[in-house]
Amino acid sequence: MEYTFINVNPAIDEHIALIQLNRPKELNALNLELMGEIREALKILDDDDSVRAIIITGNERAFAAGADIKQMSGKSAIDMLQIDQFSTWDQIKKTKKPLIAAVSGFALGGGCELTMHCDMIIASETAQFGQPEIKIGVMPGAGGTQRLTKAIGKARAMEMVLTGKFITAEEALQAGLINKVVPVELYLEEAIKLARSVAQLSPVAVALAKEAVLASFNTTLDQGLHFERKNFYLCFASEDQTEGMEAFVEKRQPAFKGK
Ligand code: DAK
Repeated sequence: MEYTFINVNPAIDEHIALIQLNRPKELNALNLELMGEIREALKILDDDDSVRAIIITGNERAFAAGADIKQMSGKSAIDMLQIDQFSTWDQIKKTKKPLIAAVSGFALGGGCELTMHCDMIIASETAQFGQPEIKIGVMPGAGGTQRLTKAIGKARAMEMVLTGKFITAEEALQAGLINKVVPVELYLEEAIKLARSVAQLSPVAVALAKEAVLASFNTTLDQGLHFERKNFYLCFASEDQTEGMEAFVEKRQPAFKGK
């Protein structure tokens, strides 16, 4: 598959794929083409059995400065409805493999929303997160009012959404939005390390566990616990469960096959 606005490496490390947004002059602003390419790449990598974790990154200056304002400017409500640009991102929600965002510089608007679509976020000390749509007369439209509020709570989300103020990587860490902050030269390496620690585990159990955690956003506690228990039992249908438990008993490292 040839891409124009992203670079894809299906094996940046063993079982780990990397998608790098690649519109550096525009701070990786998410035009329709780039968003379509992310969707395509994710679908291909999610279907590839050799891939066990996927990292999405940008460059040192910007993860992504949001949807492409120049492309949106002048559009009518009906144009926006018909283009329905972020609906293509439903693919991201469907991704079964763990997604890790490796963020440096700006993660704004749709860029911040993209990081929140990921399962874990590693940031460089220079990262800044924000939902500044309010400053251009609109509001977040790809999950910002919902995922941000669930991640950092109403007061902080309101402040970011209503003022457009950015928060630093350290503030994002304190607020519970991200997993770790590291010096700028290490953010990708740190994301790969995190991906490695997931990729060596049973892909079956990882996918079922991810699904159960995400279910907590849409269910009552009782429904969520019920869902969790079913997925737990389902793990026992896998060869990886047998291997994992036998390896423990035999005091050796397990060799998980994803079956
Ligand atoms: N779109 C297009 N171009 C952008 C851009 C963006 N979001 N952000 C930056 N650029 C371009 C700049 O125009 C500039 O291009 P040239 O003028 O050189 O041609 C280049 O990138 C470098 O930017 P600056 O010169 O501005 O760099 P600075 O370091 O001075 O400032 C900045 C960096 C990130 C603070 C600033 O560029 C900025 O404020 N950017 C806009 C950030 C923003 O407002 N992001 C939110 C965009 S709205 C939807 C759902 C959701 C959405 C849309 C639809 N539906 C459900 C349909 C999402 C909307 C958004 O994300």
